This record gives sequence, C-alpha cells and structure tokens, in this order.
Amino acid sequence: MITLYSFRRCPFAIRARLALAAAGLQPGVDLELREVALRAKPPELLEASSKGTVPVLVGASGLLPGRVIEESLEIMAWALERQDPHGWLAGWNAGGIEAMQALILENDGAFKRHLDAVRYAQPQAAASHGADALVILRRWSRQLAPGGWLLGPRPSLADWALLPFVRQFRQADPGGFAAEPGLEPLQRWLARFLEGPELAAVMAPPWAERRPWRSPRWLYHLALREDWQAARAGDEGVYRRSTRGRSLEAVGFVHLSAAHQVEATAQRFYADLPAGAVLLLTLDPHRLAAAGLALRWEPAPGSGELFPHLYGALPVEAVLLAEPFCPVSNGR
Ligand SMILES: N[C@@H](CCC(=O)N[C@@H](CS)C(=O)NCC(=O)O)C(=O)O
Repeated sequence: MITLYSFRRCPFAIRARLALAAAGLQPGVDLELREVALRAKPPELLEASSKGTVPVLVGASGLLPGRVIEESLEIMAWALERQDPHGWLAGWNAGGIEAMQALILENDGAFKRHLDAVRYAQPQAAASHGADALVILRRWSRQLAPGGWLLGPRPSLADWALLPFVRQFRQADPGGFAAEPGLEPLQRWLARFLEGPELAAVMAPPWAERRPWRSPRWLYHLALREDWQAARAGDEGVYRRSTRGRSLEAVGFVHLSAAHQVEATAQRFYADLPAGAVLLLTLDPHRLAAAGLALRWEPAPGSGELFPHLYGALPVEAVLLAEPFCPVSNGR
C-alpha cells in the first residue's frame, strides 16, 4: 500500500489530502496515512525523503511503484491524474492552467513568506508583512468577485491549493480578518471552504489523526505525568521509574514497549487513570545506545512475549516526544 506522511495542520499536507480524497483514495484502503510530529520525524520518512518536509507520498508495488513524491503540488497532480471527478485540472484550457500556476506560484512564494512572518516574526515586522499579505488577498478577492472561485464559476486546483494557506492567515487574527474591508468575496470563499465537507473530511480520521504514527523503529514507555515532570525538572537529566509505582532501583530495569505493544500495556496497567495522567514517551534507541545503555528483549512473567527492558536510567534527552496517551479506541 502507498504511504502518505502528513501533518494534520500543515497547509501543504491539507492541500495534498484534499486532492487525494477528491480522487477517491481512502486511507486504510488505498493508502496508509502516517501522521507525523514535525519535531520527531520518523526514520522511515527521512529515509524516503531526506528533506524532511510533509507531505510525502511513498509508492508501493501496486500504485506508484518505486516512486516518492515529495511536493504537495506533485501529489495533487498525481491524484488528479488518476481521477478528477470534479474537474480541478480537467476541462480547463491552457490559459486556465497558466492562471492556476501563476496563482499557486504567488501563494507558495510571496504570500507564504508574508504568512510565516505574520505567524512567527516580531510584532512590528509581523504587522508589515500582514499588510503586504492583505494586498495580495485584495487582488485575489477582486478575482473571486465575478464567479465566486478564482478562475470563475467553478473551483479549480488553484482554489484548493490556496485555501489552506488563507485559512492559516485568518487563524492568526480571526477578528481582524473578519473586520477587514474590501475582502468580502474572499471572506465568502474562505467561509464556504471552512464550513464545507471537503475540509471537514481531511481534518478528521482517517485522513488526519491527532496522535502521531508510532514507528516500529522507536521504543515507547508509559509514564505518569508527575514522574516525567519530576525527571525533567531534576538536575540529573534522567528518569528512574521502572513502571507504575515501581522504581528502577527496585526492579533493575525500565519497562518499555515496542510500537505494537503500547495499547495492551496501557490497557493492563493504566486503564483506570484519567485522561492526561499518563504520557507516552517515544524513545530513540540510537540515543539509548549512544548513552551506553543496554537494551534486552526479555519475556514478561506469565507470558512468552518479549518486551524491551532498559538497563539503566532513561536519559531525558533520549525522549523524542512526550504526549498525553490516548488509547486508539477512545482517543478521538
Ligand atoms: N514545498 C513543500 C513544502 C512542505 C512544507 O514546508 N511542509 C512543512 C510543514 S507545513 C514541513 O514539513 N516543515 C518541516 C519542519 O517544520 O520541520 C510542499 O509543497 O510539499
């Protein structure tokens, strides 16, 4: 099955999911969707695409054999080549395609630069970039006025490629955006997108999960929030619990799980705790080895199943992610 590496809120990933969904592809059926955390990208993603951005589509023998598509627009084009039932690309003449390309170029270039500054720059620079972004938005708004869509009476690739970015611009200051004069056609265009079924479908499972995909190359540990917080606040830089209610000193090792063992471990030992009390720590085995720690796969008492056991205190810096644990069944 092909694999899509995605990040729920990323506008590039949203546009790719919109096109894949429009082409009738379904996660779990035609592709495996792997939600990633940008601060802890799975090794599988980086091996497929070393530039480390999402979205990335990795082919498989049935579909897209041997190919990796690393650009959101190329993923959109690939999806629409397969099937384009709403005519996002099909049915437009050369002039239309050229107009789409120009809009996308401006969005991904100047508009995205202003958007990033609005979100991350110091207030003064952010305000000046905000004003520059609005100049572009006003132009797009005038273009929308006659038919409601960028190229006229029906949506094209350009609408779907730009809308996730305009959505993000609005999110920086929804009140200011709503009060902005001279933007009414664009505000209506965005409102229709925000309320529409296309966006809703790609922001919820199975197109978007809130918790990152668990790589089988990583290891995992369920920790009580207060224990993890104490380890982070301590001077030693290590975590010394073995499992719930038991210390490393008493047991001799820290209990870990492989990706496929996390749910059952949580169910066995932590199911009575309220949401938010348990964190899932994602560990990089390379960092454990670099710290000189021994990892042994040993049978759990009463079962033949092998679990990873870490002999020594867990270095805080070997933890890639610490996130509230949400079981698969009710994590949504
Ligand atoms: N040109 C790329 C841009 C993708 C991109 O920049 N995605 C962002 C997330 S929205 C990313 O992965 N950034 C990497 C990071 O933050 O580490 C595309 O169109 O797919």
